[in-house]
Amino acid sequence: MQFSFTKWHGCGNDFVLVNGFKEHVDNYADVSIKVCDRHFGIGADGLIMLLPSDKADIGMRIFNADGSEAEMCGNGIRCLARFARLLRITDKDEFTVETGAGILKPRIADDVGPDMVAVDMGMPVLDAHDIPVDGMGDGRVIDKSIIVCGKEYHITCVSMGNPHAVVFVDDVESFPLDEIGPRFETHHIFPRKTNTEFVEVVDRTHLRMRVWERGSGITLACGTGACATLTAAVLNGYTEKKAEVRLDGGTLVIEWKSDGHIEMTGPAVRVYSGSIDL
Ligand code: ZDP
Repeated sequence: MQFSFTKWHGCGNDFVLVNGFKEHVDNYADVSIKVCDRHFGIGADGLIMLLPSDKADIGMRIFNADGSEAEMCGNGIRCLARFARLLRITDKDEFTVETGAGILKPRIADDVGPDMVAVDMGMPVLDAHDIPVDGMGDGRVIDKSIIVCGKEYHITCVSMGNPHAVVFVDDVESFPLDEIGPRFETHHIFPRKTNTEFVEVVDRTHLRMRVWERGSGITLACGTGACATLTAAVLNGYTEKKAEVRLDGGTLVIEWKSDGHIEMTGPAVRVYSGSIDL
């Protein structure tokens, strides 16, 4: 099977994007594992398929490096938006994308800066059952205690279509992400596993975040994770409703708007195009 792809990244969170209007790819999960491999493949954190949709202007499916499918991908949807425009699949500046987290709206934000895309990410989901988180009762999970590797942490849980646990820490740079991250991912209270963000509050409009992603491990950035982080920071009273989230690979601006929707603004950069024979 041979197909063309374009490599993109958003704040260093990198993806292989395939134009499913034209290219034929079978078994997305298997292909994702192969193309994401940084030694034997192209190298990426995930595979994103641009697909036709009968509910929205375009459709998106995202697969992690381990082949698991995620409902949504914040950095990926910005890349997908620029990709669709470049391919002239749409000429609109603002359009709709069908995702596993519902229909979301990216806007090509040339007014903000080159490469920038702003996305209406919808409303954060805060009910434990819907995230999902077990054993934390009904309603919101804000600053709740959890034991991981014999140590107590406090989590605030948010779904942006995909599940996130946000942990505020004193020193994120020295935090042993590779050791503790996977223990959160597979902790029994998360029936669909979880992405985990470790976050330092810099001031009321700045957060510093590092992520352990479900299905992909440490990545340089996580768009849905940045949205979950701002939501959690507001719920805990740490920041204003608009803040900059600094990730290992760049910065995203996140705002919890008065209509309850989260808006994420950040870059989507095309790296190169190629074709692969699997
Ligand atoms: O939910 C998951 O399994 C994530 N690993 C999906 C990818 C999220 C992403 N990093 C983002 O930017 O939201 C792409």
